[in-house]
Amino acid sequence: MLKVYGRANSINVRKVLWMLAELDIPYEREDWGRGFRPTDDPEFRKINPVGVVPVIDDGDFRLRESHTIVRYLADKHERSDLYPKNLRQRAKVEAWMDWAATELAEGMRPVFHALVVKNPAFAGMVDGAAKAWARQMRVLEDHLAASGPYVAGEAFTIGDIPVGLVVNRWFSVDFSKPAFPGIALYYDRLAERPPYRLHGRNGMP
Ligand SMILES: N[C@@H](CCC(=O)N[C@@H](CS)C(=O)NCC(=O)O)C(=O)O
Repeated sequence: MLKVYGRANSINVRKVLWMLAELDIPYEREDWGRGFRPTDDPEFRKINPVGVVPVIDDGDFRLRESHTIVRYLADKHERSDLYPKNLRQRAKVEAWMDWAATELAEGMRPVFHALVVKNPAFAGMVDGAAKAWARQMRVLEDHLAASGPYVAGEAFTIGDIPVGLVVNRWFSVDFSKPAFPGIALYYDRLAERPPYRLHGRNGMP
């Protein structure tokens, strides 16, 4: 059975769990990371020398990096509806995934660590980070209005997985933020999917 290493409240582990639920694949999961066994444990460093979750074992094949795992699973299970084969459509999906992990996450991370994890190292960063996060959310708001209803257009794809998890965090963390009505509709649209209700909009920020 496929094995997932990583705590189920990690945004990056949740991407993989959401994908596995989309594919309806059974798996076992071992808790590693904040609040559980630490990822700098020598035992975990053998699993992933980078020291982060998630990691999967698909039989004798071990793989790290949440987006790579999501793409691997989509291709392995021939879900071209979720991860198009067409080069240009595929590249658009990947661009949204990359953006979600870089520019979009950049503002989110300090807000989350200051207000939810309550890590004092981020305490003074909330205002600036919230503004940076809102600037990127504005990009998503405008994009959905012009080319939605999903990030890659008409249909749900794996591009919506990392974006959908950041959107869940946006609405779940309590801080002063502008209203984005198009993203609020997108949030509800994603919640029509049981896998998102299970691992995305599930009450956890
Ligand atoms: N680029 C990596 C980033 C993974 C990452 O940052 N994971 C965090 C949790 S979201 C982690 O392992 N933190 C250490 C911990 O939980 O102790 C990926 O997408 O898989």
